[in-house]
Amino acid sequence: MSLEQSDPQVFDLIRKEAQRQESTLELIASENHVSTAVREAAGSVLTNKYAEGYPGARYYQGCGYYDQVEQLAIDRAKQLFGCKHANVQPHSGANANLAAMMALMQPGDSFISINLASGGHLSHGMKLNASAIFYRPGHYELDPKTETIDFDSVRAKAKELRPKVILCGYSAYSRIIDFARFRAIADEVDAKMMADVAHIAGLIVGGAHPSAFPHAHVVTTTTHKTLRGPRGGLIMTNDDDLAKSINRSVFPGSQGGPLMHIIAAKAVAFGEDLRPEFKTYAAQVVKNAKTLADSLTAKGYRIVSGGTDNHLMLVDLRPISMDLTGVEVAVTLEKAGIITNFNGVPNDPRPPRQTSGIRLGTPALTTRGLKENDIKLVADFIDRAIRSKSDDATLSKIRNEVAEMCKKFPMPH
Ligand code: DSN
Repeated sequence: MSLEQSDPQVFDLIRKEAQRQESTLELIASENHVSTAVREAAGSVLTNKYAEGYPGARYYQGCGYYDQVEQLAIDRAKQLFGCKHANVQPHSGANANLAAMMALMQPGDSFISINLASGGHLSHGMKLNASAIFYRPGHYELDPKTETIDFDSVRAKAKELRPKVILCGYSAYSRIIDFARFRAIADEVDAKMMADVAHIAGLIVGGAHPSAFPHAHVVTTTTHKTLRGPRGGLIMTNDDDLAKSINRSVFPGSQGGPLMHIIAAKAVAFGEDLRPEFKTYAAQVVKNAKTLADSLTAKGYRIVSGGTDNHLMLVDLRPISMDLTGVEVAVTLEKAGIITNFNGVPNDPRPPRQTSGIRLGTPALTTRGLKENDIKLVADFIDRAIRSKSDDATLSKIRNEVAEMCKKFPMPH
């Protein structure tokens, strides 16, 4: 029986959500629109099976096709990133990071990263996260003038704490990450280097950002952001011993049965990422982000660090009005059909539920086919909406214009 017949309530909610996605502009930097092929694999009969273990060594019978699917995902991930080992089983980026840390550290060991408020991620040592409960995080800083990684601070923290792991890779950082410099510091203090490239993975494999390999000992990523796959995680390494520890840390260390339908969808997405057109996509994501940053700067907004080299930017709203909070701007933009998230800016005086900024990214818009001239119109919509935040009639007018624009850029099929 179809979903529509068997559960009209859920069917209707999914239908409405599809309409919402189709008629709005998605600027959340960590989101994307997957292909029909990826969705088909994610919604397939592969959800029915337990396949605990790894290809060729399962704890359940009937896994023949699952072995082949998982091996395809592994081989494609290795080819994409140019590395020796890949574990495609992590259910999410946070799970991938936890398993990587379990492989690299013993409980109580220390690591250094950037904190959440400066663009890091909760799984990089936020006090309520397992990464801070079981390990001891220390934090390096951004340079307050350039708002880019302060490598003096990385080195100083590394020498002070002698951590087991130096972690780089961020959720709200718009500049190129110099992986070689992180590795040099890791070598100085005999630490391992871990790169969480969740945000920029698609740019790396598309040739629009330098690779974390060969510098990083371990690379983690999600598969649903710029890689444009299903929601999930991935861990990679070139080190044979670490690969064994990583496999143990994922299963049985921190997960049970893998989500084989999602692993199939990862294989499909990695296949898509290997095609030459994905390079064009990655380059266009960056061009679009630069255009958006330049357009907003010309309208009086401040882009943290002065611009972007990747797919995202943090917009400091204070030059427009000191009273403007990130949360009210995000809510205002949603009324106009523009979907973003509020985000702290470096040294934000406001709490994380208010903030002085929003984070914008271009991966999803680029998937829909928007190019630089379209992005300039998006910047106009954003600016007009923010300046009309108390004027519901104008916001509704912009909402209609956004919906009209969206019709020109249908979802991928
Ligand atoms: N929550 C994700 C983001 O929005 O950046 C990171 O995992």
